[in-house]
Amino acid sequence: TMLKPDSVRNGNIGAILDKIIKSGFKIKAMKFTKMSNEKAGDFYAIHRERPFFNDLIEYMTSGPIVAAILEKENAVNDFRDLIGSTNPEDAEAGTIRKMFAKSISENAIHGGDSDENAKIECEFHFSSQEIF
Ligand code: 3AN
Repeated sequence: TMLKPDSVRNGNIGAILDKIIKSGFKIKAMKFTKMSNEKAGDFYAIHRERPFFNDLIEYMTSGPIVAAILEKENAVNDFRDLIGSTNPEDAEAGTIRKMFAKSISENAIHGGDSDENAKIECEFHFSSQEIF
């Protein structure tokens, strides 16, 4: 996961992590960091041709983030349920995006969309010595 720059700026790191932990996810790795333009571009390479790409990169590099690796049975699906829809307007009550996100472009938190991508994203942010 990544707690995005708006979550850091708005003082929501603690509340969001509390919800994640209380929902049964175990933290395997965590860091406070800021993505470079190049790293953010690589991370979101799949969206490179989309009209919102430049805004997405500007936003994701606008301040620090919290990156973490989370573990749970059925983690990808359960985490997507916990964070809610990409657009917070469509997100269910009680989800992290409903509670903490302002808009589809500043939507508080990232979650991997498959086991395969989650593994790639873990290796993107963390070396093997940083995973416990
Ligand atoms: P999710 O983060 O829910 O998996 P993706 O992977 O489709 O959503 O999109 C990645 C990020 O790109 C989103 N978290 C959001 O910040 C941004 N994004 C996606 N769709 C839009 C859109 N239509 N307009 C603006 N930003 C978008």
